[in-house]
Amino acid sequence: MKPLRCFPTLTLLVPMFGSLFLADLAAAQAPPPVSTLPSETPAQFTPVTGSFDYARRDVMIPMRDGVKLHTVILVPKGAKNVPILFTRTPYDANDLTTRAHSSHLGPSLHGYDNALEVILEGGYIRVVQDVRGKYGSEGDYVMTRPLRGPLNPTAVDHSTDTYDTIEWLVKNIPESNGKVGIIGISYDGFLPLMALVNPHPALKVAVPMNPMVDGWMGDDWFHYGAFREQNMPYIYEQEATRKNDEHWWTSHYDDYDMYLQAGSAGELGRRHGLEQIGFWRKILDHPAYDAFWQQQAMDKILAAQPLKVPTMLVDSLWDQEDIYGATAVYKAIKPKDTANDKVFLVMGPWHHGQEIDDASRLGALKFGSDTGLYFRREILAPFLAQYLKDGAPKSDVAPVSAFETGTNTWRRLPAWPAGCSSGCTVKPSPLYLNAGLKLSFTAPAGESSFDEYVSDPAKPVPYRARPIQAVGYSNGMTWSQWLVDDQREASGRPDVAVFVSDALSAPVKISGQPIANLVASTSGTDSDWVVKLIDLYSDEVGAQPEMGGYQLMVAADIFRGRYRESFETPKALAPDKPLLYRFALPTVNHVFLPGHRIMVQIQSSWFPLYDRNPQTFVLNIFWAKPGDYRKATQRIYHAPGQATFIELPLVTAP
Ligand code: PG9
Repeated sequence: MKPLRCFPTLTLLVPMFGSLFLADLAAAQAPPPVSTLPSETPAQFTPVTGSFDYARRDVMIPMRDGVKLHTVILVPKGAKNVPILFTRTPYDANDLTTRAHSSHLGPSLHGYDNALEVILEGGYIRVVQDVRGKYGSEGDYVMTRPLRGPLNPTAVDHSTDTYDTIEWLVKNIPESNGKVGIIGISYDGFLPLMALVNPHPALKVAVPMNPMVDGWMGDDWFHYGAFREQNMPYIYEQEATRKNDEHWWTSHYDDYDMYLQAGSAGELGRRHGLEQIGFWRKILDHPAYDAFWQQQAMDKILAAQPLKVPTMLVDSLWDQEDIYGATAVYKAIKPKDTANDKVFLVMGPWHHGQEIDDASRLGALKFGSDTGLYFRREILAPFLAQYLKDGAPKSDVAPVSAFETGTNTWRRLPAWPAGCSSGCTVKPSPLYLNAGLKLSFTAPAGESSFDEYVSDPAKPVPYRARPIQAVGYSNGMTWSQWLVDDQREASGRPDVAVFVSDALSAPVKISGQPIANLVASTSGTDSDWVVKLIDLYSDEVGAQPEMGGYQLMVAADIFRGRYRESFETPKALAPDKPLLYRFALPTVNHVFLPGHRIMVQIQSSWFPLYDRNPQTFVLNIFWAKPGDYRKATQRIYHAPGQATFIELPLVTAP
């Protein structure tokens, strides 16, 4: 409370009331008596926590450059010779460790609490640290700070910060057994990957879940060059201030309207003052896959590192943020795991991070059991224990634990993609687009033919039903479910080409990455191509009526045409010329059931998650002008020598 002040305006009354009152007024102007009401807040309050089942230590750990990082250490009462489970985060270590102000450790943890319920029962010391430049930590913040080298001239990066912290932890936590595991999701999942670069010897295991790996190829910022503009508010809030207390403002209830009205992403950023923010300036300067993106892609970095620490990569099959990363790292590092004992993969039917939550359903999909709980109890807990707990038995975790969607079954596999536990083959099998909007395993024959639609940037195809919410996870937000949204609305639009197979008489199982082999032309000089592989449910589904005729995307992605020949050097497209666009879709492990049909949808916008392609070649799409956005006629070819197909990773039983 501020001290009370006398009112100086009283002096204005003097001429009106004459000298009689001067003495009284002089008294009124004298300084007020010194306050004798002491503050009720103590100079220093010490919480009494003796009854707690854990001790909390807030420490500032010095790094090699003198910068101190804020670190919360939670030690279960009576702990002796227990391992450390470590998470580094840009999202506030205090928040992650004080969900409820509870005397019990479990309820105090936030975000990771579900993941940790089974782990904490077994007793770990929990350590959560703010990365440099965020929340309680000192130092400069740089978005997913690249490794020391051409992109980072300093002496420090996340690998050195992890090393220095582990060095401190094992020396300064007397209750620990000197073994550390690092775990995290998304940004916090990218950080365990960084820990694998020159790892500290006490780092015994790493669990990167849904890690951000390559921001241009298929994770948070771009997909094959198409910019994910609904992430602009994230950049704004994450970098405007150390503690994320500046909030992005909106101008419309429906994000579709807001992004459309602004024109280009560059213009929307300009209106928000986003150019003050370092990472946004870097995004604007690097729309193509140049050295800036290539040199910080974690799959490429880790492919060049010795494999020292057992690592479990966790992938969500419907990860709406980082669907690329986990399997890309698996592909990059698995070939070095010649003894098949260091690199593990888990793949679940989840949205981004759902493995630490209730995962018995996702949107309209029901899995028949809590797949998140299964992962935590049967896979994660024994895996961590094996490497971290003194005397723990070797776990029985398979090299690959993959949930098969469609049949809703966990599979134990020797490798990825393997198809089944032994004897299966995974054979790339083209599923062709044919005349009459048909899909079949038979190649098109006869005359050259195509189907066409008009793509109008003034009316881009919404990526989900409008009004479109912002990206977020607070109550009532459904962002996390969008990849399993029913695609029925899109299939009825004149600017979406739709091809369907006959109803299947036997199951069709695919494991791996389908590859789009699209032969298409545009009347413009640049174009986006969205290819969606869809499981079209039977017309009626007795067990769950709302799934009748449901159009479930099992793999889909967007490709920016200008990068057809080179991701690094964009080039204008020759108008009206059939050209090949070949790109991999995200990883799937799915069975199309008998009675279902396979559908492919092709369109040229996915708005406003992805910025609009003006369809006229311009140097930098961030700065496309209103006049650059033009309608274009798009043709999808299905003819001999011009066959469009999806190469399915088809599993054949032994
Ligand atoms: N997908 C988020 C992110 C990761 C890395 C950089 C920026 C954003 C996240 O959930 O942390």
